[in-house]
Amino acid sequence: MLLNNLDDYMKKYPNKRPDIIQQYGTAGFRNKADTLFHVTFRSGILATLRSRSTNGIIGVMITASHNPEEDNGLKIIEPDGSMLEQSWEKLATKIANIPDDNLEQCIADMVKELNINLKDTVAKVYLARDTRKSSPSLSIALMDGIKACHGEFQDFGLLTTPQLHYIVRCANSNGQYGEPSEKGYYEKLSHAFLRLTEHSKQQKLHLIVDCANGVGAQKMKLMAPYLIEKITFDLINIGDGTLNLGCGADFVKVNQRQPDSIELKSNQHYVSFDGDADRIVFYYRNDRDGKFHLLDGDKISALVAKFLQQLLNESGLNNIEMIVVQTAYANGNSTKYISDTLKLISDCVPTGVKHLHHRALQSEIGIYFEANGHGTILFSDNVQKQIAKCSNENAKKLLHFIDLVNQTVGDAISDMLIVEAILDNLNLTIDEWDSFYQDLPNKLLKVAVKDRNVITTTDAERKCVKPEGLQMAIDKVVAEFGPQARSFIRPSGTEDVVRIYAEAQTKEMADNLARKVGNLVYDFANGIGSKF
Ligand code: 16G
Ligand code: ZN
Repeated sequence: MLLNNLDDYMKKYPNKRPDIIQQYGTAGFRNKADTLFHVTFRSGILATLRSRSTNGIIGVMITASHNPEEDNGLKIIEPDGSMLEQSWEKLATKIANIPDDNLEQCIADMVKELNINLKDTVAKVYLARDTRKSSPSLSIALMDGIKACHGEFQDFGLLTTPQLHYIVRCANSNGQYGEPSEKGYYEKLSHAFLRLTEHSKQQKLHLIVDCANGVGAQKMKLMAPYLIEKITFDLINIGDGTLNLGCGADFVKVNQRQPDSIELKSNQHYVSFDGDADRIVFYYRNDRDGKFHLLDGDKISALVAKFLQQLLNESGLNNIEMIVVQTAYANGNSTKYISDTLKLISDCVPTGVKHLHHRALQSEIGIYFEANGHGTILFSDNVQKQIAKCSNENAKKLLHFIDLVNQTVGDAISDMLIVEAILDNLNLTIDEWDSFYQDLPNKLLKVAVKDRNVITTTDAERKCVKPEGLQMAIDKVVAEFGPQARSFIRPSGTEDVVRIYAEAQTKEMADNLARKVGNLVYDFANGIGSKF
């Protein structure tokens, strides 16, 4: 029998909302939690089949990241810790939407088409969840799906998304990447951080961490004791308020201000995680202007690139190829800093972590960050071997640095320690880091249109292809705002809107440019663009 007790399970997990199309998008399934039970049950089946087809352990994380508390979602993790293979994203969408009565046939067809061996393979799925109220009951639906498909599972309970990615990779590499447990994660990262900072002049470091009222709070409480000899933390938004509301990385980045509950003090580093702790931004109060200053994913990229370049040079390894991967949202001045000051190659890819990760993998060292604070650094096996062969102090530092990085996916805890270790090593204040370059003033807008899919783009989303004439109209408007102005539009992958980004020499110009481009989008998308 292909599936166990399917009739009983279908009674438990019927598709109550066939009118809602559930799409496995840029970051997995995401929707109102109460619409996701059948999707989660079916994803348990899918993950089990993926495990058989790869002959590896698959991960499933239950989370909706920076979205509101009443949402939830699923992210499926490949055996190497990366995000679900693209061809399987389509299968996930198909299984999620098939009518109840056709589910068994759909799965039987899939098994046949993909030639999945059900007899001689063992399927294993690791699952974990964030702190949302709906997450425990969705976990049960997921485990039922795995059981229905004769799979084995291990439930890790509460974890951050990157912790589950890490554990899945460790388990599939037979422990080579690390011990496949939460404790193993804390030990590896804290050991690397303490070794990397042991020779620095600064005494103790201190950080205020906004945990977005999410899972990061509980995990930081567990991590902190391992690091206490070098760094201490004040944890705020630890679950006393609503998840991602008025706090968290997305709030801080979008509103360009600190969380509602914080009053910024001088000489103090602040960070905000998102709800599942895979994104991070830094900020501080600059005493010269008394204002909030944000250090986003682009600034983190610039800092990492500068540090690695210096270490590689000092280790005599300057022939290693290193690239910085960004998206169109990267601030123009960050791209300029990377190419003109650091003289490094930068590349631009479409929005979504999987695109950045994929491009970074093609280089010997690939640094990737989205401006919104999601990113990591990838080192090829060859580079790691080359570094391990050098015996100088800088090469040893590089090895500790590599151990501090979660190479599976962006990780707020790991990225936080990376930044603090680099500042400590380079003896830089946060203000000095901030001064690497000055962000061009920018503005993000969203426009609701009848159908966002009428907008199509090319050139890593920097040029609009359809509706015809819209790009020409945008170019014309941009030209009115001087040589530093830039603007692009793209349909959102997670919301029913078109996003507009604009940057220009002054804040007022950026705001005006965004507004004008927004009007163009509205008119063209609603079919009245020809008047321009
Ligand atoms: C998802 C992506 C994030 C991207 C965002 C864009 C992952 C894990 N997350 O959250 O990288 O920046 O979508 O959202 O890939 P948008 O398409 O609505 O602008
Ligand atoms: Zn997230």
